Formats: sequence, C-alpha cells, structure tokens
Amino acid sequence: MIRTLIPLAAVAALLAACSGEPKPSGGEQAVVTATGALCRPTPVGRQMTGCYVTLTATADDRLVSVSTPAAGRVEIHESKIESNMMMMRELKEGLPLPAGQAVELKPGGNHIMLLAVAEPLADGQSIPLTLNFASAAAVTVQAAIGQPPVNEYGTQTGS
Ligand SMILES: [Cu+2]
Repeated sequence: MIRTLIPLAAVAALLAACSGEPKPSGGEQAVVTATGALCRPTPVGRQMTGCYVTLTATADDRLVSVSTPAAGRVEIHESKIESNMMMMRELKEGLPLPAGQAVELKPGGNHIMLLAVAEPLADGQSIPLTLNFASAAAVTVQAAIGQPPVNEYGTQTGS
C-alpha cells in the first residue's frame, strides 16, 4: 500500500496562509477617517456620477481605490480647467493623504467617479463606498445621495 504523506511543516504553512499573516511591524500604521460622504444623483439617462468625501489620515498615506456595489467601476479623478473647459482626469497613482491634513474631495476638485452605475441614484438614497488605502485599513462609509452645495464656479459640473 502506498500512502502520500504530507509533511507536517507543509500543513502548518498552509494553515498559516489561511489564517492571514500578521501585518509587518515597523512604521506607523495610518488610520484614515472619512466624513461627509456624498454622491450626486445620476443625471437622467447617464450611468455616471461624482462622489465627495473628506479624508484625514493619521500618518502619510494614499487613497488608492474605491469600490461600491452601486457601480461597475470607480475611478479617482482630478478636475482641471484647460482652455476654459472643466476637464477630468484619472489619478492613476491615487490621491496622496498627508499626515494630519484634511483632504477634501469636492465639486470642481478631486472626486470619486462612479461609472457603469446599474441602478439610477436618487436623492435621499445612500450607498456604501469602500475606500482602500496604501497603508491604512479600508474604510466603508455610507454616502448620502444628494446635490452638494453649488461649487466655487457657480455651476454644477456633473463631476
Ligand atoms: Cu470625474
């Protein structure tokens, strides 16, 4: 009779992998707080909209991605005025969060862009937004659906 013996050490390694490795120590672990999360209602016939939130990290960190079951894809955008046009561009490297500084995502500035929104978002609803950081643990906030105060350009940019 032939039996395959799995070395105990290999089994222990597998179990360790399943239970999750402890985070490497050394260096300050940032904690990020998120306040005032808000997403605009989706314009009629459009499947995209912008979300805003204020983030404060206890140590230097970076917002690297955002996810929500309400959208097929989420990008982190910056807004820039080029040739008198409001242009949006994806921040591929994410958004830096300097230690102790409140970083405001707001109309006319950096924002979270929801794309491929399956169900229209209407005033008064709310959706969960999960914010993923380079160092800090992910934070999930409940974002209200509503219009933000009119931005500094006096117009609704749709972003
Ligand atoms: Cu955008």
